[in-house]
Amino acid sequence: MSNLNPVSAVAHPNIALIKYWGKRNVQLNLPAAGSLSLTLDGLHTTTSVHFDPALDHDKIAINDEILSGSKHQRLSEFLDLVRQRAGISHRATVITKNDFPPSAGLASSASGFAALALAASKAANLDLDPTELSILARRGSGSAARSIHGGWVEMFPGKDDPNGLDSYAVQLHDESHWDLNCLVAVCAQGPKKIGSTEAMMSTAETAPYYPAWIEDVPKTLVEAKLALASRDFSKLADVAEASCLRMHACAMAANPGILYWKGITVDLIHLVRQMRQEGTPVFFTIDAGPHIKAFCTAEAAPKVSETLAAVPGVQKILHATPGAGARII
Ligand code: 2P0
Repeated sequence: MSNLNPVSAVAHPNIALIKYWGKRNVQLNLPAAGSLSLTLDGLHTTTSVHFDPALDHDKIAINDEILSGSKHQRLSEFLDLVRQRAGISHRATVITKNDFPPSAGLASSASGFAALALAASKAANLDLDPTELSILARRGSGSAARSIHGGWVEMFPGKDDPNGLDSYAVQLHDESHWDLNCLVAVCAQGPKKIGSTEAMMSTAETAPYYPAWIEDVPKTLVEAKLALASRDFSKLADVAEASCLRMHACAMAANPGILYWKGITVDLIHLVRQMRQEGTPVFFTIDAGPHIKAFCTAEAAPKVSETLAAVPGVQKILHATPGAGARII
């Protein structure tokens, strides 16, 4: 066995404008429909991996917390995919740090598994291309497949390959295509009540609207891609808000209903729509939590940030711009 050196990689979170909500295969983590996202600069996950013959188990730390139990198992099983592919059995030391708050409604699993896929594969002396990396990252977390790439990204659900090798993300436009900014209005602290994996499963099993939601996504995705290619803000705003509201409507229709919003979430929806009606180019999206992510032009960002920050209950505003894909550092 050749020397296995430590490798570090960095990746950014991404926010979906056309939402991923539902799996067609849980074991391979295959999404039931496509999605479209923007990778965000200014927020980083940095991960270093060292496969070390001296270890008898994986040692994994995230933000200085040594993992155990199910969290450890999830990452260790992910490392098994890399070990199998590389034909190695060494255990690894994994050290991960996020520079954004864990409860800010930014899925750290997206940047986390993107950085881990890249660092671990390189540390195992594998040389995967971006598509292979995206497929690998997807096994950790569906949204992580998108964070391999910078800029505007489309995720393919795949269809025919029994091993899911046709389900990966591609870059549609790089980060210089359109300087939209994303302002995250952090509305509440504390971990979410129901994780997105469990919530997706429950939605698929119990929400009567689920088939209609999945059937609608391809059409919405085409509309979003056209709006994005022509930088048509108003069309992108309409289709992104529709995707977000349909995803949440479907989750609310589960049994028991899944409701991530707080009162302030609804207040901010109205505020963003009012700003847009009054001429400010801004729209909202919401993930599996109460926070509002406001997308706006770079020129409008200071005003949008100030307006959202002034709402009682908004704890802070994170400001992100289009970012690059996962890379070795
Ligand atoms: C998205 N979300 O498209 C959607 C919108 C949350 C709301 O992808 O089960 O952590 O690990 O594949 O990627 C969050 O789900 O789920 C997510 P798994 P993931 O960004």
